[in-house]
Amino acid sequence: MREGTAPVIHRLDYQAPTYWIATVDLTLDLDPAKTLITSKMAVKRNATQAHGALVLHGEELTPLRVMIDGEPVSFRQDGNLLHIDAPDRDFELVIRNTCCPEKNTALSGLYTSGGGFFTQCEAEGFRRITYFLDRPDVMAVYTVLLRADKAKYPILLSNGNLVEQGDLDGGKHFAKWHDPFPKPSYLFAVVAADLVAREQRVVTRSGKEHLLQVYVRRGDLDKTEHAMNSLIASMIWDEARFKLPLDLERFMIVGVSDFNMGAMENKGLNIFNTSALLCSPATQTDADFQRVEAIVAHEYFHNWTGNRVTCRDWFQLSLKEGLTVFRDREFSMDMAGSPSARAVQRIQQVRNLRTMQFPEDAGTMAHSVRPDSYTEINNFYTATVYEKGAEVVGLYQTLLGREGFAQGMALYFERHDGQAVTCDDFAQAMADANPDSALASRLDAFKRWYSQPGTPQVTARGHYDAAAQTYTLTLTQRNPKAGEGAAPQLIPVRMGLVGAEGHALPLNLAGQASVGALETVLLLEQAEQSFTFTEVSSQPVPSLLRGFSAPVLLDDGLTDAERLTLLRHDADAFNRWEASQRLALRRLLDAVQSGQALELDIGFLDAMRAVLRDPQLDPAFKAEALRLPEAAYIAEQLPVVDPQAIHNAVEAAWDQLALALRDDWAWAFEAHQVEGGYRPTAEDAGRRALANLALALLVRGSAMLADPVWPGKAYQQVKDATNMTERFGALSALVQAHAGLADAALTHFHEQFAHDALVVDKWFMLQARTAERDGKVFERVKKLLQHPDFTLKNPNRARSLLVQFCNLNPGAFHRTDAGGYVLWADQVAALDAINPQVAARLARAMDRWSTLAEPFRSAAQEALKRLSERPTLSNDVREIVTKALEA
Ligand code: B3K
Ligand code: ZN
Repeated sequence: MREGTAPVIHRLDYQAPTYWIATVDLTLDLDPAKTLITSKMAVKRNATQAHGALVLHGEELTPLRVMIDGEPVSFRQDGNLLHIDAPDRDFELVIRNTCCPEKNTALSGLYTSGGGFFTQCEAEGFRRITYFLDRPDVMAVYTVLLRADKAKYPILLSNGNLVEQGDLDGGKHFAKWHDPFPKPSYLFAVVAADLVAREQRVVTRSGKEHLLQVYVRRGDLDKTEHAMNSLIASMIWDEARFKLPLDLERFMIVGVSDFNMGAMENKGLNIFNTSALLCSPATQTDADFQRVEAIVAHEYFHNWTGNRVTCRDWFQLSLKEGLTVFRDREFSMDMAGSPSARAVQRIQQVRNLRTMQFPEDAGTMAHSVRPDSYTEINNFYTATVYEKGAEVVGLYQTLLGREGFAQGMALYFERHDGQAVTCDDFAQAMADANPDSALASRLDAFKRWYSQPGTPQVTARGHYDAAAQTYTLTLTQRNPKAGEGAAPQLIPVRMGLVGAEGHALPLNLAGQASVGALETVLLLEQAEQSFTFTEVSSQPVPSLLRGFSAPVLLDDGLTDAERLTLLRHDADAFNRWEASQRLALRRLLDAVQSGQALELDIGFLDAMRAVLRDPQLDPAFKAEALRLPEAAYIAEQLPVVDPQAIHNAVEAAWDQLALALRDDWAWAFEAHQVEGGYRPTAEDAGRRALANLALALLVRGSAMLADPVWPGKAYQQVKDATNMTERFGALSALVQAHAGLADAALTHFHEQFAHDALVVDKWFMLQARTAERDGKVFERVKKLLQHPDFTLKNPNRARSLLVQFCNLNPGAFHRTDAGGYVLWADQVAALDAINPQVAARLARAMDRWSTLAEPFRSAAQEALKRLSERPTLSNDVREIVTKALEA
C-alpha cells in the first residue's frame, strides 16, 4: 500500500539499461515466515549507455548484504529502489535478502497457498523475491538451488532441467535446476509443495523425447487428463501449423488454488489457477473443458511467442499476448473441426469482444493495443491488449493469407529468436516476408491499429442501378475516440452479395480484373470509399464484414427483410448469426429508446422458430443465434444508458420467447438429449447447450404460467444429472427464472459439492449473475458476503461473487438507491488491502459511469469520489479510480 501519486511511465521514455545481467545463481532457503535468498549475478556493463549507479528494483524485501567481486559494498534504499555504487566494468554481484511468503496476500512474488510455495512474477513480481533489474529486456540464464523441509515440501520445482537433488540434515532436502534459455525475470518460477503428477513421455517429429508433467494436489489427479491431452494436442498443432517444436526436455504444469489470473507461461514450468486446469465431467461444464483446452494451449504457445521472443518493455505486451491469443484461437478452431463448429467459436470470440473490449475502448480506461503510458502495468492486461490485439494479428492473416502469415512468422523467429523486441519488429517481419502484399505497401497506415484507441465506426450504404446493372457500396469510417483528425485505419471488409432468392452473386468490381468470385475482401483505407460492382442482375443484399473481418462497429443500414434474407441464406455462418443478433438488437433498442414495453412481433418470433427448427443448422449454432445480445453490448449503442430500461427490455424479450415458442422449446429439449457417456466434443456440447437453453426457457415460461411440470423436471435434473453441464444448466434454469424450487435446488447443490472449491465458486457465481427481480438478487449477494464459504483472500471466490455481480450483472448492480455502488466501494477498499490486482479488476465496474442516466450517474460519481478519497489505496486501484473520475 503506497500513498501519494505513483509516477506515470511513458512508452517513448524507453532506455536500454546501464547494465545487463548475463547469469543468475539463486539459492532459496524456503520458509513461510522468512525465506532467505542469495543471488549471485554476472553483471555486464552496457557500453551504449552512460555509466551511472546500478539501480535495482526491490519490494517488500529485507536486504542483508551486497557484495561486488567478493567485497561488501554499501547500498542505499530509496522506496522500492536499491542504489549501488557499481564500477564502470563487468563484475560479480552477490545479494542476500529475505522475504515473507506467508504474509504475501497480493499473490505476486513468492507466496504460500494450501501449505506450499508458489511464485507469480509477471509483470513485476520478481522484485518481491530479490533485488534485480526487473524489466523484460534483461535476459539471463538462471540456475536455481531450492532447499526446504522434505516432509512438508516433497516436490521442489523451478524452470528448465533438474541437475541434482538429494537430502540434507535436519529433515531437509534440495533440488538444483538449470534453465539453458536466457529469459526475462518475469518468466522465473518456483514451486515447493506436496503434489502428485500425471506424467507422459512424448516423441516429437524430430525424434526428440520429452517428459510432460501435470502437478496437482493429492486427490485431483483424476482431473488432469483433459489438460494433458490438451497439452499434447497443442504440441502437435504448433509443430504442424507453424513448425514450432518444444525446445525443452521437460515441460511442467502446476495447479494452485490461489492465483490472480488464469495461468502463467513461466519457461518450462507453467503455473495454473486450478480453475483453468482441473476437469472432470462430474464437476466441470463443457465451457470449462473448452476453457481449459484454450488456456493450456495459450500458455504452451507462449513458449515461442513470448518466451523465445519476448517484449522489450511492457508497452509491447500485445506483441506476445495478442499474438498468443490469436494462436490459441486458431488452435481451438482447428480442434473444433467442422465449418459450423469453427463459426461457433468465432461467434463466441466476437460476443466476448463486444461485451468486454468495446466498452473498454469507449470508456475511461480506453487505450491503444500498444499503450502510450501507464502507472501500474498490471492494469493493462486488458481485453484491448489481449482480444483486440488478437483481432489485429488476425488482420495480418486476412491481408496476407494463411501462407503469407506463416512466412511472416518464420521470418519473425529467424530475425528475433532470443531477443526482446517490439510490435514494430513483428509488423516489419510480416511486411518483409510479403513484399508485394497490400500490407507492405500500407504498413504505416496498418500500424494505426497499434496506436489509435477506440472502436472504428463503419457505415455502409448500397445503391442498385437496375438500368446499368451496377451495385455501388459506399463505406465510411470514423473513430471519435482516436481524437480529432485521426487518420483513417486500414479496415479489411470481407464480403459477398446475396441475391433475392438467396444465392451468392458473382462479384465483378469495376476497374479490377473481373474474377466472378463469390467473396472478396474490400480494403477500406480512406474516410469514405465507394466500390462499384458490375453485371449485377438483381437488387442484392450485401453481406459485410464476414467472419467479423475487423474489430469495428458496423452500421449496415439494412432493413428487417434484408436481414431475414441473410439469416436464411448467407453462405457465411457468422453473418447468419449476426443477422439474428441485429434483428433482436433493433427491437431491444427501440423499446429502450421509446420507453415503451417491448412487444416482439410475429415476424421476429417466426424467424427465431425457423432457426430453432431448421434441420440444416447445428445445435451449437442455434443456441448462439437464439441468445439475445448482452446488456453491455446493447448499452454501447446508446448515448445515455439506463441499465434498468435495458434490463426490462431483455427480460421481456426472454419472457416472450419463452411463451411464444413454448412447444418448440419442449421439442428442442427432448430432441437434443445426449445419450451415452460424457464426451466434451463440439457436437455433444452443442446439443447440451441447446437443451440447456430450451430448459431455461421452459422453466421461465412455467414460472410465468404457474405450471409445475418443467421446474419439477429441472429440479430432478439438478439431482440426477450425470455431468455438471446438465446439472448446472438445470440449476441455472431454476435460479434465473426465480422458480419456486430454486432455493431447494441451490441448497441441494451446495450440500453435494461443499468440498469442491471450484464448484462452490460456480454456486456463488450463479447467484451473483442472476437477473434481478424485485431486489432479491442484491439482497442475496449481501447475504452471501457473510456466508461461511465466502472469503476475499481467494481470488476465485472473491471474483465469483463480486466481479460477477458488480462488473457483469448491470441490471442488479445499478440501483436507484445506489446500494450496489456502496457495496462496490466498500468491497474494493477491503479487497485492496489484501490483493490490489484483484481489487483493481473489481474497481473497473465503474468504467462507463459517465454515460449512465440519472440518478445512476451522480450516485456512481459520488461512490467513485468517496473511494478515491481514501488515504490508503494501492497504485492499482488508484489508477483506475483516477482515470474514471477524469471522464
Ligand atoms: N502472461 C500471463 C498474465 C500475467 C498477468 C500479470 N498481471 C498469462 C497469460 O497471458 O498467458
Ligand atoms: Zn498470455
